[in-house]
Amino acid sequence: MDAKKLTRQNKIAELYNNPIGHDAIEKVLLQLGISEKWITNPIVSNVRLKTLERLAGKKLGSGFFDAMLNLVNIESDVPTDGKGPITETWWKEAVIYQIYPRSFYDTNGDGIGDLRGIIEKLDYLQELGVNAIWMSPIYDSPNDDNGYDIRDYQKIMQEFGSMSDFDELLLKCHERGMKVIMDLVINHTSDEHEWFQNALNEPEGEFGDFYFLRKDDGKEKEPNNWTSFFSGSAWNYYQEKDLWALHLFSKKQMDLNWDNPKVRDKLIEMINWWLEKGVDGFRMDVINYISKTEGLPDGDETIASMMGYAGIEHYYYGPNLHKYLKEVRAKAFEPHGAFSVGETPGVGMKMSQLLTGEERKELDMVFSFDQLETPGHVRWDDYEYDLNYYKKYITDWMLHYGNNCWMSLFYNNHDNPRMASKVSMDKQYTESIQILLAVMQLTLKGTPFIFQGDEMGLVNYPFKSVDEITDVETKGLVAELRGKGKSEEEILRTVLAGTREHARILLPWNAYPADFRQEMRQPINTKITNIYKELIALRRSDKALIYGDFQVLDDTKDKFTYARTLNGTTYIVDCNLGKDSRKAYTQTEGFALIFATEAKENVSSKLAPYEARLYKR
Ligand code: TEU
Ligand code: CA
Repeated sequence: MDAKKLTRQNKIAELYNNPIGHDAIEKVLLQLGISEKWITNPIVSNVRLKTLERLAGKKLGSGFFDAMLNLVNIESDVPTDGKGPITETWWKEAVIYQIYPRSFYDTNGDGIGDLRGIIEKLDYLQELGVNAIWMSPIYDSPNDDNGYDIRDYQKIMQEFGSMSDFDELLLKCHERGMKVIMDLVINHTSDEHEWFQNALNEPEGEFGDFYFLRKDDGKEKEPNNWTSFFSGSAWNYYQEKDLWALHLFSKKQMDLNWDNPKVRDKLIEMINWWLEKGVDGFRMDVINYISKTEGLPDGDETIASMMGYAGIEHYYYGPNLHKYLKEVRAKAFEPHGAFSVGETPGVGMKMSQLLTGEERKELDMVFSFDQLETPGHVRWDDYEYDLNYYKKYITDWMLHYGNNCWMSLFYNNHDNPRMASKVSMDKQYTESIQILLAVMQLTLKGTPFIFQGDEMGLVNYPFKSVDEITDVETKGLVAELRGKGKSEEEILRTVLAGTREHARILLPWNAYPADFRQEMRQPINTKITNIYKELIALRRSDKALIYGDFQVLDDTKDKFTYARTLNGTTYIVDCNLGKDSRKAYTQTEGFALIFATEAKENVSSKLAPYEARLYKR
């Protein structure tokens, strides 16, 4: 079935009905903290876009409607009804552990994690019960963005070790029945990659069209108004070459031109090289950004002010995205039966269905990030995350994503502060929150991605000064805020709320010498570790927690009670999402209580703050 081409004659309801329109409007409402009831209200939804433009055109600007219609009309497909059977496969049954190698485990005392450190901790991971690891990039890199700026895709980063270390790691994982997922950063390369160096030196040569290079020709102005995710313009100017080059991220991460078939061929060749070595799959970095609007037009200013980045509507779901994903899958992943999870900032459920539906032959799964901040908030806001929003978000996806799609279940990664710290700053609740998060992550429907240290009960790090922080994104923001004259304490508060550095502190293994690096301040909470072990083992032992139906039993305020059922087995998960005690779910006749945050003998008719209980029949 095809999506209808929309014009200004169409009503807001028709725009909201369109898969891309739906997701784009939801994203804007989420950013602005406005309820979707505003959109579905018949008075609003029956308004034609041309009327809305007449009423709000001044405020929104004429470009806004063109930009919205261009984006919406890119997609000619609509998602299927998702009613078919669920295909059973290893990556739906796996519990995946994300390793950020740089801070995982250091074995040679240089303060940087390394591959030998991962090898030495494989027994720990096997005992934890995870059966797949995803490693953030380990390729040769100048580390401007800690490895997400790749200089050589087929060489191991010197600080992490050697290719023979990698081969040993891969072998030892496979010996343990553990899958190895690598991080594929193919939207951009380091500016020190030989392709980019060649492009700069010979813009008319073979590699000139590998990137987005534009002659200045005396204009002395960026080719468009796009801004970088790491502050400032998305363009570098190379004076001696009179050339501009596009970088959506740091000044040393240069966007590849995927419209050039030679770029796709080179990248597919490299992916196959790793798959031939036996790698089981890839997490694909900002993979939805790879297709940009022809001609790289200016971003709409209204959208820029809503989303925080100018130009985002021209690349976050580009015109050839599906075509390129189908090509990479057909020429590399499919022939090797390899797994793919796309990191897709900004996409909503409908776009995700079109990216991951089995029949689409594009990606197996995506990371969609809209659950990480509550409506009206961005990562840098110092606020308490209300788990009732997570409940609403995850329930919507659980019920409507479709059996031909499969969810990733995560709260944390190397780009975000620890969720436990976001939910409440009150330390008396931290441990209960961590247990609650683990129970939900390991009993909901989808593949759990545990971020290193979640199982240790780690929380955000108490930086005393922004100058302790090395992350390129945070440093860019600090410079920007200082430039705007913000006070140092306001900047520190903003940074403490949102810096990625919280997730990048060396893990506090006890094997380090006592005085080693100050990061040791956070002891491992082995009670949390043991609870993860217990829940992982339970999940992997029972397909009802993997493929079982999901049904909400109670979603009143601060309550999240749901059931998972398969072939006569039923689990009931009863959660208190808040700091007041709540009535426990009562229809547990014939069920055995198999897990509770509080000691089972203390279990009462009231759930304690952030308490979770798990029943089985
Ligand atoms: O992050 C992409 C991503 O999610 C960004 O859009 C994110 O929102 C960014 O931090 C701005 O807020 C991936 C990697 O996970 C991240 O570590 C890299 O820095 C980035 O891509 C560039 O490779
Ligand atoms: Ca090291």
